[in-house]
Amino acid sequence: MPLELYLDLHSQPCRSVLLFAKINKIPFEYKAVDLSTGEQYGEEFGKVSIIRKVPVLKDGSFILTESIAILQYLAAKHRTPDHWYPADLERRARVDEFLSWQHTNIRAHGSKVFWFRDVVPAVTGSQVPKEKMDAAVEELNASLKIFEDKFLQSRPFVIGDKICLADLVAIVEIMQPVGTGLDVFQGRPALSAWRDRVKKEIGVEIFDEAHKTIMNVNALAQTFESKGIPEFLKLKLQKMFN
Ligand SMILES: N[C@@H](CCC(=O)N[C@@H](CS)C(=O)NCC(=O)O)C(=O)O
Repeated sequence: MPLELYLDLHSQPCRSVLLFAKINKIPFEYKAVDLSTGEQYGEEFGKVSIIRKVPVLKDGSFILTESIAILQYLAAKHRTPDHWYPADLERRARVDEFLSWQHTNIRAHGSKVFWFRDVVPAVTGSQVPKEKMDAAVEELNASLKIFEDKFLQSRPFVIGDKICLADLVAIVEIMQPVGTGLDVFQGRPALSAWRDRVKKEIGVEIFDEAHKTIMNVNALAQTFESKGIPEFLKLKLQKMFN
């Protein structure tokens, strides 16, 4: 039975898993889960994961959630080139350091900006108050600065001359606010040059293909117009603003 990956390309961790599998030519079956209609809360997906989030990997009877664990599993199982997740203790620890940091920093802040600039207006028809939006963008800017000053410094990639899992996870997260029309690369030449190197290593075509959904700024609003707004999203927004 082929490896199955449950994905929705609105999701940054899904894009990292998809790209990693494609770059390393790992064969898999793409199982689409439509988050915008709440498919993750349906009965079928509940049989795959009670966490009800994507990505999910299913390898025979083995089911794995959490993108970082999935990337590490794929790297080990398919013996991908060492630079992705080096065997050397210190180099691996550097990759792990970023992978641990990103959850509550670049991912949390980029996601918040995405929700504020894209999801909230698409669901409610109104903009997030300016002071909340400015604060969210400030948090994102602070994370991007740490990414540049600590994790990247003057190196071509996070751990040196070659791309690793940290670069892959970083780029998909950073593209999330970019998809809302906020060009975070403007005024950041080092970050832009890194983005270009990462895109080249991944392959511009597969990178752009994976980001097509997120770069279509009006897509969510159009989906909600045609299919309605799922209940879980209304509840999430209530929690976010109360
Ligand atoms: N830490 C998890 C995060 C997974 C996650 O939050 N997935 C989101 C999309 S980015 C999701 O499926 N959300 C559905 C929901 O919360 O209803 C990972 O890295 O895989």
